Amino acid sequence: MPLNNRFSIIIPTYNEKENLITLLPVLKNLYPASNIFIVDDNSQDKTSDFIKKFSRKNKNVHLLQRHSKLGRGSAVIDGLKKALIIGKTDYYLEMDADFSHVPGEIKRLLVKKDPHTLVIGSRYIPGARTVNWPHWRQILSILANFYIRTILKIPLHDFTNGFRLYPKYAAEIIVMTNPAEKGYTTLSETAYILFLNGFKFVEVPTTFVNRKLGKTKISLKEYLQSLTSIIRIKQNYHGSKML
Ligand SMILES: Nc1nc2c(ncn2[C@@H]2O[C@H](COP(=O)(O)OP(=O)(O)OP(=O)(O)O)[C@@H](O)[C@H]2O)c(=O)[nH]1
Ligand SMILES: [Mg+2]
Repeated sequence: MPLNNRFSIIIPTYNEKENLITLLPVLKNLYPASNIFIVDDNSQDKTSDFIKKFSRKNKNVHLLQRHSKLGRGSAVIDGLKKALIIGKTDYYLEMDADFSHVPGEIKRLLVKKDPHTLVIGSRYIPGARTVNWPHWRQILSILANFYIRTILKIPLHDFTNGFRLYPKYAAEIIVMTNPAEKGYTTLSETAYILFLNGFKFVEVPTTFVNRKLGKTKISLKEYLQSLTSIIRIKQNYHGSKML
């Protein structure tokens, strides 16, 4: 099936220069018509200097520089805001910078694109794989997803993988709603917002590869705090039918 590859890609970054040096050329090569928005939180490794240099020769690559580490989720929301204005595409993809999301598998999400559907790259449906991820992280992730599914009552297998394709209307609704969560739990909040707005969800199997370069940004403390955030999300929107 021919794909319309004009879509926007939003990548939150914090100290990911080593990964971006390879990721950006790969994405440009695979999806030459896409707009790429990197939202960097003043990384000490000077990620932003590299992006500025790269974007001089690649007009479809944009940098959104924030002054400090403000969280993965809010970086994506700020990226969506900018992409909606500058990118003006019908679809918006979010992904990590560390090659945990395989660039070639973006195509799997694109084939499911639909104006009323959130397409989610999932690690927990048949056909999906995780590579080199420590067992303890996999167990924590599976438990967290079970917990989120139970609280939010959305029949999804993977809430916490930031590999998603949003149709334009979904991106607009998320930006207008302005999620309260700023870190990794923004993914659960945006899923809930779209669920309450009547969007459909499709999960496609993807391969999650543990990062080879750079360090993780999530701490165990943040992980545990995110459990209470899910209850807060449920309470905040409780009873609101947004349709
Ligand atoms: N702009 C911005 N990006 C962030 C922030 N926290 C994490 N990121 C980015 O979000 C993506 C996911 O973060 P990771 O540290 O890879 O989190 P993870 O995938 O759960 O953990 P590992 O893959 O094990 O490192 C990466 O591209 C990070 O650079 C943040 O506060 N601000
Ligand atoms: Mg990662």
